[in-house]
Amino acid sequence: MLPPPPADRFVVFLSGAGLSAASGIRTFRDPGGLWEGFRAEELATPEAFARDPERVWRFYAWRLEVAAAAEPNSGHLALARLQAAWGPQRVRLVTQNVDGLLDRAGCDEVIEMHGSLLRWRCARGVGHGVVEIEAGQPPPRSCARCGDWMRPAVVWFGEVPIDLDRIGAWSTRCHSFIAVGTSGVVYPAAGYAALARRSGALAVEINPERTGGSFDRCIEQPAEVALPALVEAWL
Ligand code: BJW
Repeated sequence: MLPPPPADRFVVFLSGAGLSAASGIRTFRDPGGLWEGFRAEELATPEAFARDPERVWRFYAWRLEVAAAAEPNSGHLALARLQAAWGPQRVRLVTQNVDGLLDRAGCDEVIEMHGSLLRWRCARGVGHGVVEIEAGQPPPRSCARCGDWMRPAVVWFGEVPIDLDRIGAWSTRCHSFIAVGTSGVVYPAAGYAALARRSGALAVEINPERTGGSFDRCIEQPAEVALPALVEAWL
C-alpha cells in the first residue's frame, strides 16, 4: 500500500477521463471512446468551431446532457471522503475532466484545468459574461448581448489550460502525485507527474492499462476500485 502523506505534507490527484468511465461517460482514446470516428481537430479546436459552429455546439450540448445525467462513482466519492477527512490543503485535486462530477461528489477547490461543460460563454471572448447551466437545462445557442454563438468554457487544443502556475507549484512541492485514469498524451497535463517525480515526490498512476509514463508505481486497477481501497487504507 502507498504511504500516506505526513500530516504537514500534501498529495495531488490529477484525474482524467478514466475516473468518470464508471459513471458512463466515455473516455476519449479507448476503443469506443469519444474520438473514435472523429479527429480531435474536427471538434475540439477553435478552428473547428469557426468552421462549423453548429456541429461543435451540438457535440458539446450532447456531452453536457450525458454529464448531467451521470452520477459520481465510487472513485469520485472516495476522493471527496479523503478531502473531507484531511482538508483541501492536504488533498489537492486537479482534473482534466469537464463533467463536474468531482464537484457533485462533494469535493472542494477542484482545479478544472480543461474548464467545464457546465459553463458557457460567448464565442467572441470575455466580457459578455459566463452562463452557469442549471441541472437538466440545455446550453444557450446565442449570446444575449451580441447574438453570436455561445461555446462551452472548455479548453480546446491550442488554448491555454487553467491555473497552470498553481498546478506547477503543487507538483514541485507535493509528497505524492497520483495520476488517475489519464492516458498522459495531452500536454501540459501529461508533464506534471514527471515534474513531481523530479522534485522528489512519489509518482503513482492508477489505470487498468499501464501508460508507460514516468511513475514509481502503477496500480493496475480501475479508479472506482483502487481509490476506495486507497482511501480506506489511509483513513
Ligand atoms: C481508466 C478507466 C477506469 C479507462 N479507471 N482508468 C506536441 C508535443 C507536445 C504538446 C503538443 C504537441 N502538439 C500539440 C501540443 C499541445 C497540445 C497537446 O498536448 N497535443 C497532444 C495531443 C500532442 N496541448 C494543447 O493544445 C493544450 N494547450 C497548450 O498546450 O497550450 C499552450 C500552452 C501551454 C502552457 C503554457 C502556455 C501555452 C490544451 C489541451 C486541451 C485538451 N482538451 C481536451 C478537450 C477538452 C474539452 C472536451 O472535453 O471536449 O481535453 S482533449 C481531451 O484529452 C480532453 C481531456 O481532458 C484530454 C486528456 O484525455 P484523458 O483524460 O487522458 O483521456 P484518454 O481517453 O486519453 O485516456 C483515458 C485513460 O483512462 C486511458 O489511459 C484508460 O486506460 C484509462 N481508463 N477506464 C481508471 N475505469
